[in-house]
Amino acid sequence: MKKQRVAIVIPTYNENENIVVLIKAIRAVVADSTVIVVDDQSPDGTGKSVSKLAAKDQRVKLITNKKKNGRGAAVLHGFQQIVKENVADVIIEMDADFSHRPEELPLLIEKVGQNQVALASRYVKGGRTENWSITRRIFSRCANWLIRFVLRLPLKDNTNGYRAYSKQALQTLLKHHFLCSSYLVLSESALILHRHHFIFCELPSVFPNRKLGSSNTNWQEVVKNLAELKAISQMYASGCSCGN
Ligand SMILES: Nc1nc2c(ncn2[C@@H]2O[C@H](COP(=O)(O)OP(=O)(O)OP(=O)(O)O)[C@@H](O)[C@H]2O)c(=O)[nH]1
Ligand SMILES: [Mg+2]
Repeated sequence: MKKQRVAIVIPTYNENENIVVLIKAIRAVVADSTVIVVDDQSPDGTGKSVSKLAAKDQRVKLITNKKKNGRGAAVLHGFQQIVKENVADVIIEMDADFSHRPEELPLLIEKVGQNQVALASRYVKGGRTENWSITRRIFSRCANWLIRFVLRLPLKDNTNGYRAYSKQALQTLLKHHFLCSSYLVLSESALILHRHHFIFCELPSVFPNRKLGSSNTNWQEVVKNLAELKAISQMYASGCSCGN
C-alpha cells in the first residue's frame, strides 16, 4: 500500500520559546512529515527561528501573514497551501505550545480515513486537561456546551484544535467561504464536514497547560468568537451552505 504523506499545520503567534523544540519533538514521532508554520509576524521572532530551521530542512515551511488575523485564518491559509501544492494525504492541525502532545500524532494519523476526521478530545473517557484553573475549566465546558447547543454538532470537544483530516476533507472545506477567522473556524469546519456526511472519531487526549509563552486568548478574542458563533448559526440555520 502507498505510504501516506503527512503534513502538520501549526499556527503561531509569539511561540518562539516553543516552536523549534516542538518541531524536533514532532520529527521524533513522525519522521518524514512536512511541517508548515503559519506565523502572523510574531514580534518575539518566531518567524525568524522557523525560517532558520527551514533553511536547513526543506520539509519545514514558513508562511508569514501580514497581520494577526486569528488562529483559524492562519490554519486555513496553511490548508490552502497544502491543497495547492498537493503535498499531503493526511493533514494535521495542532497548537505550538505543547498542549497538543506530539506522542498522540500516530493514533490520530491511524484513525483518519477518506471520510473520517480524527479529533483529539479532552471530553471523552480517558481524555483530560492538566493544570487548568477552575475558571478555565468552567469556561471551556460552557463554550463546548454552547457550541454544541447552538450548532447541533455531535462532538464532545468542539474547541480543541488538534485534528487530522484527509485530503478529501480539506478539499471539501476549502470549497467554502469561511465566515470565521478565530478559534470558531474549528466549529465552522466541523459543521461543513458534518453536513457533507464526514464521520468524526474522537480520541481521548491529555491537554497539559502551556508551560512557556503567553496565551492568545483574551476577552477581545472571546467577544470575537461569540460574534462569529452568532454569524455561523444564522448562516447555517437559514439553510445556506456558505460559498457553495
Ligand atoms: N498565526 C496565528 N496563530 C495564532 C493566533 N492566535 C493564536 N495562535 C496560535 O494558536 C495556538 C492556540 O493559541 P493559544 O494562545 O495557545 O490559545 P489557548 O490554548 O486558548 O491559550 P493558552 O492557555 O495560552 O494555551 C497557538 O499555537 C498560538 O500561537 C493568531 O492570531 N495567528
Ligand atoms: Mg494553548
